Amino acid sequence: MEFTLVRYELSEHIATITLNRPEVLNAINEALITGLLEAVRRAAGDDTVRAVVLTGSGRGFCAGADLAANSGASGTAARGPGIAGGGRDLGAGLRSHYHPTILAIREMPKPVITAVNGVAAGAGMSFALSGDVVLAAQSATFLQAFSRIGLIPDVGSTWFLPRMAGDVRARALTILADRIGAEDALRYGLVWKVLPDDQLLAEASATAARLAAMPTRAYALIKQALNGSSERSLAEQLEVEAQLQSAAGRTEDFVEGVSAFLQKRPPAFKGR
Ligand code: T3D
Repeated sequence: MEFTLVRYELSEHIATITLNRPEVLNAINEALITGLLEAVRRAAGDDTVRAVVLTGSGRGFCAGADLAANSGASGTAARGPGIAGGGRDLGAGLRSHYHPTILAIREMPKPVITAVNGVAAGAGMSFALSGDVVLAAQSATFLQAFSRIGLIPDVGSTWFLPRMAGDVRARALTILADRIGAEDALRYGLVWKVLPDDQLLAEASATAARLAAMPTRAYALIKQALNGSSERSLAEQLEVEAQLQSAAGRTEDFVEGVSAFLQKRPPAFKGR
């Protein structure tokens, strides 16, 4: 399937979503964010999809909002999300386009691997951090570009960064707005693994294939348990775990997992 600026490929239960506007490092205009939201929703709603990879084409992952959109420079119509020119209500574009997209990724009832192939800046960094497993190419870079142009971090960066990197790093990253490399991102807890550039996609696909053979429903429940856990008390979280464990205990995959263990054979999970 082709959205205008987003490629969607489905193979072996893995949906690979590729931001495809390489000439501007996959900067986000209305067509791209609309395509991304449609692609993410398609993957979420398709029961045959059991893992998702999100990456970028060319040398960038995503350079954030298109700074030329609505300025006439990119030929984009002056509607929807767009950042050029003062006087626009940027919050409206965030609510209408970006928020449903980042929430759809986080709430996706299957694992999402973000394969950060190059620079992830502004909202692009937020999307990079939204993965359940964040893999970065050695040459990838991360930039909280917002304050450089007089904005504040958005699309979840002020939520992700303190939780992933801690308050000291969240403040320095957003306020200094220094571009950091993949190894620093790894050290700060923003990514799971750094890989040689030419191995990133192979590793992302192999990880997705591994996850696609696992009990998908359990992953959905794990994500539900983790999303919002930092807002709950221990007692509340214990109750959430109990409720979700009741659901996990009713899945066919749980029965299969235990049977396979007792029979000393590999499990054949169906994602149900
Ligand atoms: O409603 C809303 O939309 C609000 C939402 C806001 C969320 C945000 O994301 S705000 C932050 C927006 N992003 C930025 O401020 C980043 C701007 N880009 C950069 O700082 C640099 O391009 C990078 C650090 C990302 C990469 O630098 P470098 O040297 O590797 O590449 P480059 O040469 O700067 O960029 C390559 C091309 O992509 C270049 O075009 P050209 O000269 O070859 O024709 C450049 O203009 C274009 N490009 C890069 N980022 C953007 C962009 N074009 C439009 N918008 C961009 N964000």
